[in-house]
Amino acid sequence: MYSSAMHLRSSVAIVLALSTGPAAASSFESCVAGLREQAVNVGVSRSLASRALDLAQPDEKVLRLSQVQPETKTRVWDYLGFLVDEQRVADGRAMMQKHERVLRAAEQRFGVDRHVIAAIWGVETDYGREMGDSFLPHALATLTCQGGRRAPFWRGELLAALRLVARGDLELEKLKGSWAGAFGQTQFIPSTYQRLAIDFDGDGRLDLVTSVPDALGSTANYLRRAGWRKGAWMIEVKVPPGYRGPSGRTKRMTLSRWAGRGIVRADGGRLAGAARAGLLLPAGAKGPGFLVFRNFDAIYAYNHHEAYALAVSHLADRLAGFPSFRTPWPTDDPALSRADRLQLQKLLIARGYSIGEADGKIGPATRVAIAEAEKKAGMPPTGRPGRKIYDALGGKP
Ligand SMILES: [Ca+2]
Repeated sequence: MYSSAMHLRSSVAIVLALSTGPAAASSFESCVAGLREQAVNVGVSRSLASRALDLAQPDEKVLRLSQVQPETKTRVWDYLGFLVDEQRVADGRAMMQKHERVLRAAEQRFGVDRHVIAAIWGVETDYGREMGDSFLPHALATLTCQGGRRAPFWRGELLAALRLVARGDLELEKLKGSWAGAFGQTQFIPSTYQRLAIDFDGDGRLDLVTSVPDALGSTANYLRRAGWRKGAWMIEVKVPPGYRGPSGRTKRMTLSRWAGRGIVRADGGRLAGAARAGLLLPAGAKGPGFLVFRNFDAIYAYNHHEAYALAVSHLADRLAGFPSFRTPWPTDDPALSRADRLQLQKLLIARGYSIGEADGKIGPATRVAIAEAEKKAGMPPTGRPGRKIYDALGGKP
């Protein structure tokens, strides 16, 4: 699944020189005209196809975002620090209260823990606040007509999106999401929507954009279909100093066997039993360790990154009232929360760096400014929004 959360992993865009000559334009237009015909062939009305695909030029923002290369890998603690901060925990608890009846009904019907359903919602769109603003038909037409190996995939997503509108589930204007076609409260791509969305509020329409019950019910359905069964998803553990034994999500052993290797629960409790789990050491043996169960894989199926599944799993635990990780990340420069990132940007602006408006989102301009501020403070220039530069600029704890 393509989620907004995934894009955090990339930092700096490589800006492409787009070919915008007359030849490129006419071939783009004929490609889009071809897509309109294909939409009509799968049952979309001609007027809907024309309204949806009325673009004469590629969506440049989508082209740019689709070419982003990860410059440096985001550190796992930065990724988690952003996605599981106190604000998202507090907001999640409030949203769980507000939608308690629906969450309990979804848990009852699909056997998926309601805290996990809420955590996916929180990580994907900040509980519906950040669903993305790319108009899907334009984004998907741009990606299709750009050509390349994935063009058939994008075309399939485009046609699936238009069919949702043709069926009366959504108005065309609601097809807004990420550049890669994920949209709605929990960021399904159109083909997943077609396959797994359910009408959980019973109004006869599949609306994962405005109906929170439809979105949460569909997410529970997704996890169930991805293999979720009632039970644990992740437990924090401690590995013995200098541990060099097996690790990896797919190298599963029973809890008893892990206990035999000297691994204990993070609170010191004993591990026992025949349940099977893999050991994740995302920052090596000196950082926190996690035993992850089959249910963790169901979360991983939603967005194929272990850090993503870790963030959702941990947010779910926090929403259920469990504390933060007991073992700290092995760094002397911890991550900033979203509130502190915003504060860091304000501090940079106050010192004359031009980074636009402070919005808490660390883009290329903010990274450049951080690197310069680090240099001035006699620190190695990393461009990373960490605690050290925050403190150096006089940020409040
Ligand atoms: Ca509905």
